[in-house]
Amino acid sequence: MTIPQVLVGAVVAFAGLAMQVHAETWDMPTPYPDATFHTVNINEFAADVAEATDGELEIKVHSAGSLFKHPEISKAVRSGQVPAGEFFLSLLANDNPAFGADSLPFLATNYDEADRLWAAQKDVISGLLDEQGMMVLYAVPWPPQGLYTTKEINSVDDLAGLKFRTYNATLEEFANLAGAAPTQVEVPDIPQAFSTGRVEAMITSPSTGVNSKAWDFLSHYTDIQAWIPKNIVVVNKRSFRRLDEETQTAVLEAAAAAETRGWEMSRAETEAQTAVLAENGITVVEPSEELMIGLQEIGAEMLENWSGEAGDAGEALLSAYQQ
Ligand code: PCA
Repeated sequence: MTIPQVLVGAVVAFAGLAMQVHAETWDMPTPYPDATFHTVNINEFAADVAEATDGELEIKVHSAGSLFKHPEISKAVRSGQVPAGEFFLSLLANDNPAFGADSLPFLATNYDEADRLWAAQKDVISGLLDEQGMMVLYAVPWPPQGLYTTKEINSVDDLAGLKFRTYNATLEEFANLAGAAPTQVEVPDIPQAFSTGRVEAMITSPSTGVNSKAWDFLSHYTDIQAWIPKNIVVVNKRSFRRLDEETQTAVLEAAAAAETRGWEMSRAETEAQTAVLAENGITVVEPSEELMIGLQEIGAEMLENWSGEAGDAGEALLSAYQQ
């Protein structure tokens, strides 16, 4: 080896080392399958960050609960096991009722209301997550939640005794008050839970109905538009602080873009995916007045329970929302 070759080798090796020191990969667990619009949006967010930082920060998305199961994701970010993650915001309602406001039946049922509710929740939630060592990057709503069954549903009485798939404590309370029998099932497990008869009804979005091929095991979709729950994307504060300033800015800008894009995707999904349900043979119906009155009574009772638990902070949140 001649001297210049040795030098070139050394320079190349040094450059490689320097890249290794700076370039970082973040593992990011998410709960929902790849075809879910939330996951599509997160993949775009990751691509935006990689592009804006010239590959200095690569975010590797682990979808469908493959790295951490859904109930573990917030804890994994909180403890710093992973630097970032996505989860269903109202899953944290046990920590503080403020997290669950978007899952209260008939409090916010269209996108303008959902937008106002997020504005009222955001500071409270950012503060609570900050205390847990996390920082909010963005939140995106699911389409309005509708009722999936194997028969026509005309009143709350028709729900009595149904084995009901739920996704959080609030929906469990709702199912119980409706006289149904709740069972918690994560999205990736929905098809199996229905095909094995563990559950026979659910409330979720047209998106999740389509992603789960609801027509394989259900026949009716009643468009009750009961609430608009959100997913939230968070980072571990220490992991974020370790990034250089330019990279931090790139992450925050990509997050802001993902929030805007995600809300638009969600709005577009509502009609498009309801149409896909119908195209695949699901009977899509408007709810009867009797059903809506019954469900709204349950909602009123739940709001009262929630207000009792949420105390002054809940009062403040509700009055900020209602202004
Ligand atoms: N899909 C998720 C959360 C809300 C929704 O529309 C689910 O069914 O678990």
